[in-house]
Amino acid sequence: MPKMKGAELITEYLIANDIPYVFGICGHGNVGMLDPLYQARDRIRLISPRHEQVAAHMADAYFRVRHKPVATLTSCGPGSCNIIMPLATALTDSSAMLAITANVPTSQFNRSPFQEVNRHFQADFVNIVRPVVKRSFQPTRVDMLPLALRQAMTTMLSGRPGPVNVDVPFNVFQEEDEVEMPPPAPPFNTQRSGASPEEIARALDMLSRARRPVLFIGHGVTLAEASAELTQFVRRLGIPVISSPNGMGCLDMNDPLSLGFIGRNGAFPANEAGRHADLVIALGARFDDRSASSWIPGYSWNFPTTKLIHVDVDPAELGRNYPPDLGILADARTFLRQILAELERGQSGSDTRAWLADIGQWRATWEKFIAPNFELHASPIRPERVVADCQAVLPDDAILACDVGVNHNWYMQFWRARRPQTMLNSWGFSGMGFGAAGALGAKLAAPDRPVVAIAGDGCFTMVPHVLCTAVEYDIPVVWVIWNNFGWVSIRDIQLGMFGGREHGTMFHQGDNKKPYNPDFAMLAKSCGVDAVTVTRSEDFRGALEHAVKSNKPYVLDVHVDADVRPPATGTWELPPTPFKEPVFGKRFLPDAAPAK
Ligand SMILES: Cc1ncc(C[n+]2csc(CCOP(=O)(O)OP(=O)(O)O)c2C)c(N)n1
Ligand SMILES: [Mg+2]
Repeated sequence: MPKMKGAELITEYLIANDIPYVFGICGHGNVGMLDPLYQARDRIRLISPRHEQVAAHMADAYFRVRHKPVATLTSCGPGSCNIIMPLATALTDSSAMLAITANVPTSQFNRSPFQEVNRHFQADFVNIVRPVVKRSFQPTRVDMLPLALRQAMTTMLSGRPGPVNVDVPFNVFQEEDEVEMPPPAPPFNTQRSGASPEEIARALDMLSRARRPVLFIGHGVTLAEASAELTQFVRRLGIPVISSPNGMGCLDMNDPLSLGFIGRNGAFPANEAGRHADLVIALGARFDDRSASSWIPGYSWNFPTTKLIHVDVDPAELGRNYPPDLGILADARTFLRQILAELERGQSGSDTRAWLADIGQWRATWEKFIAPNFELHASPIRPERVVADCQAVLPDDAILACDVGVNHNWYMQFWRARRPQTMLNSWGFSGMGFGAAGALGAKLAAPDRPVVAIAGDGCFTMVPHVLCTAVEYDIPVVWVIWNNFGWVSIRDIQLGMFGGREHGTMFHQGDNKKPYNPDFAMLAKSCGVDAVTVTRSEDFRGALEHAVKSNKPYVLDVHVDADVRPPATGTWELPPTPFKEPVFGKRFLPDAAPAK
């Protein structure tokens, strides 16, 4: 057996698993990893951003675009604590990364050496990170590494993907042992679960009886790479599709069967279809509060009056919020292929023409309501206008890395993703900085396609050093800073719940509350990034076109009207505080649905 340092084994194992990048930041704890990475620099590239949070968001976004994992590398103590939030962001959205963290030397465990967390247990990063990863491993000798690495990689990519941690004490990077390189883990999506023949038969039977069927797709469909099968299935049976943000683009959102997103910030036809449906097939989607109008019947859904078939790879998601009439533990693509095979054998669905006609009317009502605002010119700019101009300028394969806030609500409501993996959203955790930082990882995953981050002024100022990384490594991302001079999503909640008072939710300078923000264009230029400030809607489209064409890191500081709010078409509640806002559309409660 070859004699190797632990850090060499880790490096070679990453390479053997086709991992092209390590995103990470040095520290005394992980310096031992830097030298093997230097030796292998032609086969694996170290990118070192200015904050660990950025490294982990980059890894997360890289996986979402490419469905291939990369690794992060952080040092002991504070450096690794900085990735807790992005790990939670990745975990809640089922995105994978191998988070290699460093720890203190095993010989110093429990002596409180520099940067050891040990109040309850020695070198206790494992318990810090535990809730935000699928699994954490802490090999304490080099001969433990082969098993830990193989299990970590396999866990990360199997079933429902997610981040996995390997916590490596300083000496384990450095020490040598005779170790065998473990076999690579099965690549993502090579092992898939499927439905039983009985489940497929029952699903088809329920479909054939349904008059108003709807498909609700989530990230599980994207992760399963089931876009082609999904499209074939819904076109064949004429079933409309509602999408959660991370499912967007699996069905081209210009397809007449695509209804968009559901819930408070969804599209009216989606909520109408959801609450009037007699059968919902949820595929890799999980009915979180934001896509279920906080589970209040009649806004988005009407379970249990509506029948539910729920298909997911994770048993914990089947029936978490709505007990399904038929729960199927299966990969979305396998399930669709199984259903399509039965349809080939002559099985049929039901006649959905009347249902699609109803939906057509809801769509027409909605479009009449929203259309005028997409055309309006104003300064500051109308939010719809920014979305519309992005849509007009960006090619279908461009990747939008969305950050968090009211700006994101507008994109959820109106963005039309044309292809899977082109709209990245921090959905489950809403980690601010995900879009602004993730865009760098997305661009490395798809170097030939435009990558545009949509980031609020608040989100951007959480990670402004992304500009340094873009320059240092020449990563040509365009940042559209949606500048409304505040944490406006939260301001709107505050205004709605607390008598119209604003406190701590806008950016002000001085006693007279003058709106404040840095001059983002100057900030960018000081980092060596081209930039322009856009205050009039007439100028945005051209500026974006220019930025995308320039193929350089670019910042557009876009001043957007903070006082235009996205229309609510469902609801969202934070019990027990009432939050009343006008809803476009009517709550619908079928007789049998339990009223709240
Ligand atoms: C790290 C983190 N901190 C706080 C929050 C709570 N939060 C959600 S949206 C938001 C404001 C976002 O402000 P901005 O980026 O300017 O977007 P806007 O709503 O103004 O469009 C805040 C503070 C969060 N989701 N993540
Ligand atoms: Mg803002």
